[in-house]
Amino acid sequence: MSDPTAHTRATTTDVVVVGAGFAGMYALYRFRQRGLSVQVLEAGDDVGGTWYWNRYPGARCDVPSLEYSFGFSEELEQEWDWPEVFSAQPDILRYANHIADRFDLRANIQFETRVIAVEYDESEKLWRLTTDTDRAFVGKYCVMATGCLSVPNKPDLPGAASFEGLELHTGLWPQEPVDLSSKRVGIIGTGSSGVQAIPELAKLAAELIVFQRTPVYTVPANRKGMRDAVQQEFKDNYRRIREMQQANQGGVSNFRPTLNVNRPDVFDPMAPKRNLIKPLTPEQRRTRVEEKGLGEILSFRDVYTDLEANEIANDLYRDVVRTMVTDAEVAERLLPKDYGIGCKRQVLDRDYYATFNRTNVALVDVREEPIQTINPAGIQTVAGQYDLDVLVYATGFDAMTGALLKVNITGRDGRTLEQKWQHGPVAYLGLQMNGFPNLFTVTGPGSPSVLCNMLVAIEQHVNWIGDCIRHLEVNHLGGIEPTPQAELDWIAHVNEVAEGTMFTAPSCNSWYLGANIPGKPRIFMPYVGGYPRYRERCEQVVANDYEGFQFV
Ligand code: NA7
Repeated sequence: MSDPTAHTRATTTDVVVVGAGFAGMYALYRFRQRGLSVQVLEAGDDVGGTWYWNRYPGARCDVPSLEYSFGFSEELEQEWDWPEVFSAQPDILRYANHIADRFDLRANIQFETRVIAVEYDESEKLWRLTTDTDRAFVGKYCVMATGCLSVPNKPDLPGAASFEGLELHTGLWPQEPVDLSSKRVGIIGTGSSGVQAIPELAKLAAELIVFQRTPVYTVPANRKGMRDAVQQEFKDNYRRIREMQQANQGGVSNFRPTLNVNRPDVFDPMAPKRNLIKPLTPEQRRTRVEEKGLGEILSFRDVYTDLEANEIANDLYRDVVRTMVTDAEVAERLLPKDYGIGCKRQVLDRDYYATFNRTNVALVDVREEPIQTINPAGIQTVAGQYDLDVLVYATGFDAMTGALLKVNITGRDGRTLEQKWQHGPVAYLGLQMNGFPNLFTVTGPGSPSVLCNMLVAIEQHVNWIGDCIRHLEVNHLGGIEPTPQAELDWIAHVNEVAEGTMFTAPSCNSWYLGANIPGKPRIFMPYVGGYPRYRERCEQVVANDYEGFQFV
């Protein structure tokens, strides 16, 4: 419980970091190396962030693991082995734990400590953090490493609390295995989490009923095991690979081992133009997909910028899926029809469509057959009752801003972040907000974040913040915050580069736009201009004596 006297017994460090996912862990490592005292606060009982909470069956990263790994330590790069090209959640969590052990991070992490308020003490120029324990924390600098997808979204469905079976959320999956054998399981949601979980739940449960609102474009993931020779070739070339990542729009090197086996088939919407769908004949398009698989549709560059090309690709996609699902009615319901490829984050799957050919799986389209209520026995739609033992919410997250708004941040003059962001997130470079001096966000809104290899984005942000704090300390500058004009100019630029892309098409409703949360302002939150352009801008800002920032 929160204790009102806790601030009198507060622990003080130079920096308080909120969150012990990859961002918080690296921040701790880097800031300590910079000679700062650091305290990390983490709600969970161990490290890992996203990979700690998302333990649902089928959870897996959509970036190849040799790329989705830290580059700050050559020893770490050399000693760690990945068992698969695209790792499953348990392996990524093992990697996070290895980093915590290897760099002795746990000594400065306070687990099972949820931050409930972060308040600027103007007279002392300090940040005061209240937690749900009897301890409080104070830092000259506060770094929010709270993740982009860390506040689970559970829709407000009538009667939800009355359900008497087991209720689960993919983003809050229990640590202990859940026995689903002989259970009738319902799942709401068919985004990345749902698409990953559905084939696995279908194998584990007696029956699985999928409640789908919006059908998804999903393509088969690369499911190869790691070959030793490939892993070694990455290790031998890691310095070059990290440079290639820095030059790539999505922070992925796309390094091809000379053996050319287990080629990581990365979907990279920012990649330079390679090939176009429009100039091909229908037969040529079909042949390409038949030869190379459904994912080939994503490799055509015009699909992301030209509405006509996008429509061609969407039609082709639907034609192929119709051949994969045996029940024609089910197939029709699974086809996305009212938005295009490239609007949402691309989903990768393992046997998603084949799962609907199983006899123990049923599909309910909640647009045709809306959910009326959840009751003690299950879900009641307009067409009938579905009795369930287990109800899984795969309903996503309050993305990008959710975790920052949830902790009640109050800046100068008692102004809250909620007030500042009432019409959408306003920040400079996704790093800082005017009115919140010395408070930094890692991969905040307005930075490439979720459109980039997250570990590359984290390293760049944490390095920038660490260097900035050092600059403040060495030059005895009290604090830093962006000017109001710099924030507005940056937001205008973020919007400008997103305009005209499939991400912001009028038909598009994605969590990138906040469209999955009722009442959330519709703003495209990540920076779509590409990681290298963004990184160069951050470097330029520093070279120009922190252009757009003011020292306070
Ligand atoms: P997403 O991609 O936001 O998907 C959530 C799913 O839940 C999506 O199909 C939603 O349908 C559905 N949903 C949400 N609310 C409801 C209600 N009220 N009724 C029915 N269906 C609902 O979240 P994920 O966790 O799958 O993935 C998030 C990211 O995590 C992913 O992109 C990766 O980067 C990792 P909707 O589309 O809103 O109609």
